Amino acid sequence: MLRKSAVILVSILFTALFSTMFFTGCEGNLLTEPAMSESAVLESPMSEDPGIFSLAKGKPVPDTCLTIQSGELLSSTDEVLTTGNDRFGYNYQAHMFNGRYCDNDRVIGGDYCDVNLIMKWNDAWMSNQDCDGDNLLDRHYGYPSYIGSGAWLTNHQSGVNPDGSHWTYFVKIVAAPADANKDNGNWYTADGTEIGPVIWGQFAVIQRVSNDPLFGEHGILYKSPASPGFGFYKP
Ligand SMILES: [Ca+2]
Ligand SMILES: [Ca+2]
Repeated sequence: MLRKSAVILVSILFTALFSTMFFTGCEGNLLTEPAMSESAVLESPMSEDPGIFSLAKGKPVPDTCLTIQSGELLSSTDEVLTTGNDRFGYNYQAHMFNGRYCDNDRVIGGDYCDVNLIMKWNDAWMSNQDCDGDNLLDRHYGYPSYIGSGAWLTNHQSGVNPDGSHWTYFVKIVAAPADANKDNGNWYTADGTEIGPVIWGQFAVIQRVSNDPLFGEHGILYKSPASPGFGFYKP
């Protein structure tokens, strides 16, 4: 079961990639949490170009968000981001990672290189633009933290067991709603319905699915009583 707990760490690693992070130092593993941004206040960029005003018939069109195509966006490791898959397996433009587990930390190689990983996330988790001016892809843009942002992330993993059998594992994670309550390791809705186990403080696991002949796992391991669907957690 070590592998299954390690699976969860994938997206933890993922969260460490871009913005300033703080390490919680939990048992010496790679547990990090998304940093609480102090500068996530929405700006209201105004165009200097009067032509934009007339074209838009009133409101100026905000034009201050940098895209990956600009060549000005950076990873936390100071590499210029490009569209398409990078050598690690990230495609930030498409909000996904498709590669080896061990490469998701943007360092080639490491543990679990024999595990295939696909991660997907939405704009609130990590945008493919920088609208707050730090040259990093935005997280929970428009919200002071992930709480209530509607951010979500999925991990699909697969591999081959020592006995040759194939296994797959899937997990869905959402940011806790603004009115949710945390109690005894779980997030709960305002009316007291269980959302799911707390992960990284601001998030909840809402679904886990495993198919693994070696462990005798066939199907759903956990399904959020509140809802396993992302729509339920929209802002
Ligand atoms: Ca690595
Ligand atoms: Ca940014």
